[in-house]
Amino acid sequence: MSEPETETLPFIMMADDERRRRGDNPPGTAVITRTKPQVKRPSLYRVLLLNDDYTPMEFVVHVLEHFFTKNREEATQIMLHVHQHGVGECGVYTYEVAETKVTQVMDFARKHQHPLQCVMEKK
Ligand code: TYC
Repeated sequence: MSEPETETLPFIMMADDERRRRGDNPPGTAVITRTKPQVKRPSLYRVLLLNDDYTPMEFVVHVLEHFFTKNREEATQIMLHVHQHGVGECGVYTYEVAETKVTQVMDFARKHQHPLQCVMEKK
């Protein structure tokens, strides 16, 4: 998922790093190692379902239950929201999870020959 990012260090630090790597620090000197943990919250992505005129409502409810772990009531509400407004949110995930959900839904819809569309957008 999200690896700690490699930060571009100032040139002087790069030089220190390189000298340390080669083990040729001047006598009596040490290279300090930064200990502050470099953490960043991952970007989040909404996974959306789009309305169409052909996918059966029951199929959409099943998709929401199976791939987005909604209960019957939540799934029905989301499906009806999409049906009435054209688009609706199924969940919010990190990039790779969102991408996997989109692929799973699109593959499942295609397998059942429904035109259901599922997309992701950055929050
Ligand atoms: N509009 C569809 C129908 O009337 C139902 C539907 C709901 C389709 C949500 C897609 O994402 C969707 N059968």
